[in-house]
Amino acid sequence: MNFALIGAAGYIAPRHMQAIKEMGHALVAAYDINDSVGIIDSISTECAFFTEFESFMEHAWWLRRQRGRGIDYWVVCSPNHLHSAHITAGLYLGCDVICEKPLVSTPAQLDELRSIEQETGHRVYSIMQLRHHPAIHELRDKVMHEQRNGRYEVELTYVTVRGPWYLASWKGDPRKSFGVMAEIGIHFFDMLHVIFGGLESQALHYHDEHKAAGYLEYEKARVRWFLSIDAEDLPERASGQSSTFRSIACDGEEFEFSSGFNDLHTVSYREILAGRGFGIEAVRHCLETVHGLSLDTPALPREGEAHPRLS
Ligand code: AKG
Repeated sequence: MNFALIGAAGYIAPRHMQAIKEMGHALVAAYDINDSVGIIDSISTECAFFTEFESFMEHAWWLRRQRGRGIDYWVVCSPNHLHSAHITAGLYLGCDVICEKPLVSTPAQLDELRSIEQETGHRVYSIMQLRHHPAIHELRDKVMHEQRNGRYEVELTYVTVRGPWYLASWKGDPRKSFGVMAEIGIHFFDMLHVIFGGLESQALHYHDEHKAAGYLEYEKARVRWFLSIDAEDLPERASGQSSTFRSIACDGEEFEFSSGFNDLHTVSYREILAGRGFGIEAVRHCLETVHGLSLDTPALPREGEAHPRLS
């Protein structure tokens, strides 16, 4: 099948290129405003490339008119605030769309995309690779099969270090990335919902450009959470070996998923192409959680609700 990719010079594009290659498909067109895209040769030396969106679209329409050469999948890895515009362009072009997280920033935009899906007959899928992580499957299965009274006590610590480039890029601009909770936290808000059910209450205790923390109460769990991209927040046992520490302690039993995270794009692609991708309704819950938290003003934690890193 033919793939086109928006955001070819970005941080995450190489994982999409690798997934397309490993699945045996062709990258036929790519676009980025930045021209540092030599990485494209790792997948194809014949892929058309554009630095202007209009020229890229013209080429995509032209491909569509060539019998058998149209684009099947439209991949969106652009800055988050452009996702909905780029997804819309792909759907109207007659493609199914694979988009990086967060799919969009508001529930209203999700409704808009659902209407466009209905109108065009094409689908959009979000990359939520943490759902494919074996440690998360293990915890999900444990919670699913265990009979218990009362909620699990959960402590979630999610540190994934990013250097100064992060804040200098669009990711550091909350108007473009929607902040660290949307850009990085979205993964674990999604995971918590998949494992522990519906969200019943939320509190935000801290939020700045590097980190956030709070308390969430799900049907099956009370969750104290802490998120950071600051190296200072790496625990002793992680520093030196790794720039990530992703851990969820459930009633004191720890499930660590610091490693293995970066290899899950190909799994995500395999699932999407097999008809098991995560569409609009699958990501609605986590987008609503992030949207709700982004409207909150941080407040002091109540008794028993603070993550230990906050004290
Ligand atoms: C990103 O940087 O876009 C991610 O989704 C990475 C999240 C992580 O490192 O845990």
